[in-house]
Amino acid sequence: MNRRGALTILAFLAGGILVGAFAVNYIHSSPTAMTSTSTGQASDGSPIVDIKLTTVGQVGFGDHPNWVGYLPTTFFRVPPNATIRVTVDQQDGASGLRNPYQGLVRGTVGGAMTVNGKTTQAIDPANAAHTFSVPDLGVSVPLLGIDPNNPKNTDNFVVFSFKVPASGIFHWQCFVPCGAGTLYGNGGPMQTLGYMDGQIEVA
Ligand SMILES: [Cu+2]
Repeated sequence: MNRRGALTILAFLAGGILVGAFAVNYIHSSPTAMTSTSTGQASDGSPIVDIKLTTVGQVGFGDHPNWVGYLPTTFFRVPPNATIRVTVDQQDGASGLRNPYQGLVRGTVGGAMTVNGKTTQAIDPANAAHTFSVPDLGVSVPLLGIDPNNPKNTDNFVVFSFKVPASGIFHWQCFVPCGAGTLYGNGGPMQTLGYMDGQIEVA
């Protein structure tokens, strides 16, 4: 083999190693999950786990500081068979739902949520800022956007609970096309883990 042929093969192999390393790194680069432990017991005897989240129009840091997102993270690790009690401090304006069905609360304990302390089973789909939806668990909760005409309405506090099974990893996401500036609002943060997508690991 001449020198040029050997160099070509070497370059090819090096390229292969780089591509492989990238793929392995990509697969293993999930951010660390927020591990939540039980803070009480639900009426059915299951452990209650509290998850407190804030939805903001701009996360303010990282690779995409001006992207919409759930803080502090969208990765949760929770104990088996737990009742997850989610409190969302919702600080973003409404973008509205394309599918009005998602204005309904589904799959939560009691089939309802509280918004600023009031129990309800639905909101006007046009007033949704985000949803917290776990399709594989049949859970979906619309989050009421803040009222731009009321300067005092800077946060809506939304509380709901749902049950997780004995094990599994469950994808969750927002269904409001809230990715402003992307195609139909469904790009960017809507397709990126850590912003409007996340996962719940039951372990
Ligand atoms: Cu959203």
